[in-house]
Amino acid sequence: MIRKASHASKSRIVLALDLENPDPKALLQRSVQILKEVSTYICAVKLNRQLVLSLGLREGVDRILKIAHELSLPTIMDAKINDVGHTNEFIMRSYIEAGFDGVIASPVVGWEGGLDSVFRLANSKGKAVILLVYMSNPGAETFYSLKTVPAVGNPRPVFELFAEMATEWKANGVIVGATKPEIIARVRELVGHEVAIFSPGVGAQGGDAKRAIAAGSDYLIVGRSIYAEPNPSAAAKRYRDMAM
Ligand code: 3DU
Repeated sequence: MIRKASHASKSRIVLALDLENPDPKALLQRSVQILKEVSTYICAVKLNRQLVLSLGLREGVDRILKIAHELSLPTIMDAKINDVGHTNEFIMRSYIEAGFDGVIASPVVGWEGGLDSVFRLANSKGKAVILLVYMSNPGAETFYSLKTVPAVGNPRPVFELFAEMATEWKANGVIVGATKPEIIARVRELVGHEVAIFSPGVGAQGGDAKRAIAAGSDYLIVGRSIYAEPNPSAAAKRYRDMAM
């Protein structure tokens, strides 16, 4: 779905629409305004808990999803799902019912009694699951680069195991921070070309758009460097052009 949208818009930019405003009406209005302004320069929109917590899923976030779909943009919920199976299932079902096309989940919780329910639901409803493989913040290294000692073979960093889980579980995509081009390149080697690489952390977090794409990212997730700019549309176009 995102591949088709990306071909149509000739863009690899996923807008992270993370606006904050204590007034829900103003928040909804501004979110929709930005989405419409930048829509020709992006290939999808990702929502986070900023909007879900402030607007609610019904008569709030679902209105944004409807507009995104009218603009032919797939929608991703950055839920970072990471709980036990029945809770994950409820969370996943709620996001699907609200109209999301895909969710982000964390592989830390494992398959059985963890993400198995999420993948089962996603597969039965034609939705996408994107796994967190390496986050973009400086502290991410503490865990994602932690070396594991397998019974056979050499010690390996945790993120490599996550990349392999993404292939094994048939995830649609993985998240690898744009701040870590060398990790993007390694993950690309591990997942091949069936699994899309999404990279947040461009601009505001210091990641370089061109370097992330050159290292193997398929899509860049960009938030503040677009929506917090005086001219969001011009900023979106700039990132679109950088990531061609
Ligand atoms: O730094 P930005 O404003 O461009 O926002 C990045 C978005 O991507 C934001 O929604 C954040 O929650 C999400 N994200 C990361 O920044 C890093 C990750 O590893 C995963 C998601």
